[in-house]
Amino acid sequence: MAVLSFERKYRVRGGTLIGGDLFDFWVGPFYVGFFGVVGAFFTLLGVILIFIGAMWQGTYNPWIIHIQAPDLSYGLGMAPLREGGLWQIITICAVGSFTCWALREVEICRKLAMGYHVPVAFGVAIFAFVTLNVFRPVLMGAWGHAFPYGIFSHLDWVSNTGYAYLHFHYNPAHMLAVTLFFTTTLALALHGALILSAANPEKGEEAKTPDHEDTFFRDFIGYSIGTLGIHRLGYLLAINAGFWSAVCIIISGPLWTRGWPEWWNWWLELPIWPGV
Ligand code: UQ2
Repeated sequence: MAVLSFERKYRVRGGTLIGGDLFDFWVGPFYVGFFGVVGAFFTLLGVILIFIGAMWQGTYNPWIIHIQAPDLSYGLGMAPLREGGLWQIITICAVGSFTCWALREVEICRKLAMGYHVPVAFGVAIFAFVTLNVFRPVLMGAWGHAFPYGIFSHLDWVSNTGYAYLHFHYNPAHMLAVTLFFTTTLALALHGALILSAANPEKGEEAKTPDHEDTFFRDFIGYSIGTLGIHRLGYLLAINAGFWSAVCIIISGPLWTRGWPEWWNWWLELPIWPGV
């Protein structure tokens, strides 16, 4: 179907979650919707507040802009604007804006009668963010446990948090998450390479079929996961990378307060070793 006749068929009313027909329109190529309007508000306010924080800090250098979270002494209360209060409002804007973006995806899915795979995947990324900057600080009793909004300053936070548990790479959920991130890149590299090798022929050559793709991997390793299967695998690997990242940080502090290397002592404490 040509793009124009496709749009005539699918650019129709309906599928909204909230607001009925009120915001059910497009601006140029972009669908708006209730969540487009509210999301734009959160984004605009959040960005303006970051600029105000930069102004107070005295720099507009994007590398060193730093919006600090409140001091631990403020606990879970509100802090003065210049002492973390700005960070608190920006966090509300961020979560509001991310959530609106996901729900706008949902409305577009509903219009097109598609599955919700894209908003679900984005939802896992939002879940990881909220785990870091809302769930974990709440469980630990202070907003000061959240990371600051700044390019270098959030890197410092990651390093400091890692060293607070001596060696974060010994965190078993961190190990799982890292393995899932690497496996995701392996799967996408295999898939991208396979598609390009078949569907992007030399001049004068014909594009090859999915049978060629299957046969390559059957010849190579005796197994092809299939054209739909590779996308299911990629999706599962990617959302699990995000999910286990959230797990690895939520257990650091709320569940385990000592160094992560020490966690592995359970192995030495198994009752299977010959007594001394
Ligand atoms: C495949 C297939 C594709 C693919 C890829 C494979 C025709 C176009 C990449 C091969 C993938 C396999 C065997 C799974 C590898 C497992 C891990 C954990 C990386 O068979 O079907 O479709 O793109």
